[in-house]
Amino acid sequence: MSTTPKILCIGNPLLDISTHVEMTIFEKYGLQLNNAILADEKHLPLYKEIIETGTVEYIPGGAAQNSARVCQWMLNTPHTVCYTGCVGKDANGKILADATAANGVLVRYQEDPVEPTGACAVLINKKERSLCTSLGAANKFNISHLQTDVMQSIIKGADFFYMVGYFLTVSPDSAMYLAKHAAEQNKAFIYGLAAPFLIQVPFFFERVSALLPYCDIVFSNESEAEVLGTKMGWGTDLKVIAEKLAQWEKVNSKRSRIVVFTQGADSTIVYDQGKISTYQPIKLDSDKIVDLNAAGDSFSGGFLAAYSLGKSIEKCCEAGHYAAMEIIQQNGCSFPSKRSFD
Ligand code: 26A
Repeated sequence: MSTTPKILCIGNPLLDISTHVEMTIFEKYGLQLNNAILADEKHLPLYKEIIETGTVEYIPGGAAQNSARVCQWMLNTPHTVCYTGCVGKDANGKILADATAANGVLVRYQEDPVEPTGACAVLINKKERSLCTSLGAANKFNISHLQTDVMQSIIKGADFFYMVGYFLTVSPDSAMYLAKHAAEQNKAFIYGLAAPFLIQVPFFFERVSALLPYCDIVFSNESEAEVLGTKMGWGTDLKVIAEKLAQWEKVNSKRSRIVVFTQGADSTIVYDQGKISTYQPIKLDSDKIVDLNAAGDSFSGGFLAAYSLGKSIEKCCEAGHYAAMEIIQQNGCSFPSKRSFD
């Protein structure tokens, strides 16, 4: 086993409560397809309501945790990836820890004695989904965990840091701490834009804006990229947005920013070293698709695995497309028994 993980991922460990529902439930709770939100008061009965249908499945989730698991699955040496975030002292926290450790990830959760482990309602209608998250203990993560001896040694040993925008709702100071460490040590800080609300709500966008100058690689899907483009006044042409974002303010000038926009089954757009390239995902018959929920997280995890091995950007995209192709054929973020990618 690798004793010092090369890659540290940080995020909100969530248990996904996944079920197929009719559109009426979206209307009842004001939820939109292809969106992810934080639950507020009016969403609280939703969890009970879907659990009572008896049709739900419990699957380990949390965007960065999904990517961490996929990244580790793509690599051969266990404990190359470490994941941290905060869970409750409860059965769901144990389910998450066991599932993540079973993939070979080194799990270093903070534990909150009071709040329950976070949950995400994954409501699926004809392969499209809406996510509604009750953060619970995940919201209790704080920077003191990063200051423990165990985490300090992992931070010092890691060369790659991965975070998704969602974590900025929880502990922006932890995010900035890792980002600054990466810049000071010329390590890679890799970031996923995540949901539109982080860009649309000024309170959160302030945090995103503070972090972006530290990001060496930015992942996003097409709709988040468009929301960012509109917000920044860059328009809605994805290639233009990718270029503008790559050239946006940057703290560590030793690394030029790479921007990667996925577009579902359409080609992935990459801006790197002054030019745009596009890479086509692997074609999959639609009847083979089981669940698109963690598609983007899987792409990021696969890309990250190849990037940590020093592969070309083309190869990193190939790895991302391969991982996404495998994982959308499974329920939630779970893995086929065999991996056929080197
Ligand atoms: C703070 N929020 C809203 C969230 C999330 C989240 N992960 C972290 N923070 N809302 C949904 N997810 C996760 O996204 C994955 C799909 O990309 C879900 O748990 C799901 O596994």
